[in-house]
Amino acid sequence: MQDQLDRALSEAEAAAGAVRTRAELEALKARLVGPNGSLTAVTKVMGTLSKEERPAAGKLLNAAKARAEALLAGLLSKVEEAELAAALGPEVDPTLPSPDAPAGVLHPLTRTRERVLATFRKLGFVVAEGPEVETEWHCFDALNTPADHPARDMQDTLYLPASFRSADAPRKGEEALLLRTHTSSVQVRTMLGRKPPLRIVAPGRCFRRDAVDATHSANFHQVEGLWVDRSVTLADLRGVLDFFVKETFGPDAETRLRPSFFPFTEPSFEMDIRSPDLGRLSGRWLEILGCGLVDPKVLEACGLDPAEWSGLAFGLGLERIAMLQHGIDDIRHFYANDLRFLRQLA
Ligand code: FA5
Repeated sequence: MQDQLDRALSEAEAAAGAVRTRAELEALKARLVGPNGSLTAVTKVMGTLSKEERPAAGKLLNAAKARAEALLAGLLSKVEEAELAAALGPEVDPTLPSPDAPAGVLHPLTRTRERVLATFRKLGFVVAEGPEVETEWHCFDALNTPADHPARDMQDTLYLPASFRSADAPRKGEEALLLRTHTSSVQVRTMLGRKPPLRIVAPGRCFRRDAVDATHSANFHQVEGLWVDRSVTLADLRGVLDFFVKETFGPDAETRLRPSFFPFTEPSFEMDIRSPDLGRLSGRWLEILGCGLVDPKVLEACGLDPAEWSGLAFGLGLERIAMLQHGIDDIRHFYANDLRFLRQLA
């Protein structure tokens, strides 16, 4: 009997090497343990044995069945592995370049922001940040913007409900909170938090209740600049902004400062540029930013002695810069996520 079992199993083990598919496995299984299988045939011999012979024969049979089961289970997992590999297709080489993977690019506004910041970094400015939800004090009071200034009106500024208040302002009592209307609030936070001399550029989102049209958005981006030192002058303002304009719009771009008014600078200007390389806007004076020398009242509100310190500040609209650079005629393109538009600028 032992010989018979060994023969049946040896045959099955020899045949196992050739099994590749589930059908071949089933055929081998049938040959071994099916109704007419070689192992089944030995089982049938049990009936012919005497009572004394049966226990030993039963042991042999059980051992043989276990060997057969292990063999079949091993084959099954081999077949399953082969099936999975076939379903997955040929092996992937992850190091090969993808033939048509669309390359993602940074949003044009992000690229303009990075270029603007890189330009000012060359002049020693470092990047600063401030919160988008701001206190009324940081956005207006500290910037010498009186309580009756139209910018503070509910019509122009998005205030948070009265239930949201902040104690984060050096004025007594709780402060109303609003979505900052400009990045000039970062001037205040910087002067309160660091000792001059300082030179910062602060990029960020701004919010206004402006009617949305081709050049206005209710949520746009500015970059603020602030330089405070012992004797900062208008010549420095001119030099810094000229350098920025030439780096951004090319060496042929001209600049001019036009007198203007901001409560937080004195004197205040708007800077225009004119360039021969701006498509259909070439040769026209175009306003690009607001600027001036920091008003002494702002320095005082931020704890700096105006007799010792002076500063220059400027604020530009990122969308405006990007629109001029790329000849974009509608600000809303930036926010529509239309791939046709984004690909053109990639
Ligand atoms: C200011 O916001 C001043 N804080 C700028 C400043 C800073 C002056 C420091 C002096 C010293 P103004 O409101 O003009 O100024 O806005 C500056 C720029 O932001 C504009 O030239 C424009 O490019 C952009 N801007 C303003 N409102 C919008 C809007 N609704 N949509 C898109 N861009 C806007």
